[in-house]
Amino acid sequence: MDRLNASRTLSDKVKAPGYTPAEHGTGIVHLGLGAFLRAHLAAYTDAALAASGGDWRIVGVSLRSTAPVEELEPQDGLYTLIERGPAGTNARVIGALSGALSGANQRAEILEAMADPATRIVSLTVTEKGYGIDRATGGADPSFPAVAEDLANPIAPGGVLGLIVRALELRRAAGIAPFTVLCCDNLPENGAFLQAGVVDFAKRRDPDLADWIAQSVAFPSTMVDRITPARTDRTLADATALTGFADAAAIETEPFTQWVIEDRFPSGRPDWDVAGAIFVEDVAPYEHMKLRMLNGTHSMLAYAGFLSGHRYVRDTMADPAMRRLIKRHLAAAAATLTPLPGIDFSTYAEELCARFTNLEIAHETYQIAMDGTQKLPQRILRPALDAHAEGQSLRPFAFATAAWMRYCLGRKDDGTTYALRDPMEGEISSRLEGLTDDVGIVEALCELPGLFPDALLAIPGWKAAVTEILAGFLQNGDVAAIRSEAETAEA
Ligand code: CS2
Repeated sequence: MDRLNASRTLSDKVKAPGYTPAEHGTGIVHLGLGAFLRAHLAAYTDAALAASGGDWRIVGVSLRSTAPVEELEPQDGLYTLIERGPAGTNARVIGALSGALSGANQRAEILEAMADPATRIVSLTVTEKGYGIDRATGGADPSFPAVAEDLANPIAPGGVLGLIVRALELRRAAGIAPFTVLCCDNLPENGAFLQAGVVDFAKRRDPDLADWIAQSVAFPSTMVDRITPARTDRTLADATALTGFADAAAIETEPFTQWVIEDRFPSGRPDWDVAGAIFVEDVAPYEHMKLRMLNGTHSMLAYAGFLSGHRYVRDTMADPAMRRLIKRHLAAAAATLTPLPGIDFSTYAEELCARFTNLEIAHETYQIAMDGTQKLPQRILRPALDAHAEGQSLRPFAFATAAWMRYCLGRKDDGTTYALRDPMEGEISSRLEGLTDDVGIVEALCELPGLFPDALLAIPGWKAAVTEILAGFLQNGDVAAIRSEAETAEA
């Protein structure tokens, strides 16, 4: 079967790019060449290129793996984006990627692309754990391997902070205006978060450079949203059926997509608004809404759902006990938010339930359960603190936390074991070794460095609630514990 590439004539079952990709230069370097880039930023850029042109194609960078380069290079960066929803399947071929590079063997080329005057934006989706920023201090974390390596060898960096700082240094030395840095990961105030890490990393090398970055580089915050499960064989088979060619880079996603961005792009940006991106002064309230309602509920349902035997998010929505807990969590998360003009949080919650119910999307609870220590703070623990400050019940947040703790034990009730897949998995397992009692487990996990805010641990009743819920899991089994929690939840 021939591979998809720029010389192919596509079948009419798929929408081709509405422009000639090769006629548009590169304006963006994106770090993190995964499914989310392909379903979100690249799709918006593709629509912007079709509507108003410009040299805004994207060089995608995979920091460690060479696999995405092997998928995309032979296809001239083209790939099929399949949208699956209740109204059917839609597919388009995206032409926004102009190249793909891997940090495994192309570090010099990556820096060259970032330092190129044509590059006006460096965007990122490297997941919460990919930055090497210490959440407690906000600075670069020298215990993070890529940070340590790049501080030791700043001329040939391979990590996020090292690459951004070195590329900015090269631009400054050459008199080239800096690029705008656009963090697209699910972190609160993600622009300010990345800015603090980058400036601190630079300070450790050259305080003058750090000052220049702090003063002249824009780091707009952004809220990104599109549920994009890991690709399966069905994705690839459907891409072939739709395009008529083999496509090793295809991905699938839901029809819904949302992007709210602070409009601070001193060197310009694509017309992402034509594809529906919303530009606002302050993105924080949107980020909180999405992180706490969508992602917070996702994490809760991932742990509780996985433990009750549900492979996919859609299966949790079909389980009456889980559905009740999902609705309870959405309402509790909404109650921690400041009102957003024009947005009704209960309508947003209903839309989320509909999205979670999408039968065409096979989004694994095990996928979402990954990296809990990186997700819990902004999704569950901060909201718990705010709920407490507002005099609201801590119970839904304590339940999500207890479900995560139960999950950290690494085995289901039927004895099957699974990998935790968390950057702190080694530390979690060694702390839990030999522990079987609820109090011991809660204590051990609450003491993980940097995870639980002191203010939360100081709330009378917090640990007791988590311990009581965990005891239910351990004594009655997961399914029974979840059912009994749901019975206490208001309908
Ligand atoms: C999910 C997100 O895996 C996870 O942690 O909660 O990837 C979620 O699907 C996206 O943020 C949706 O926009």
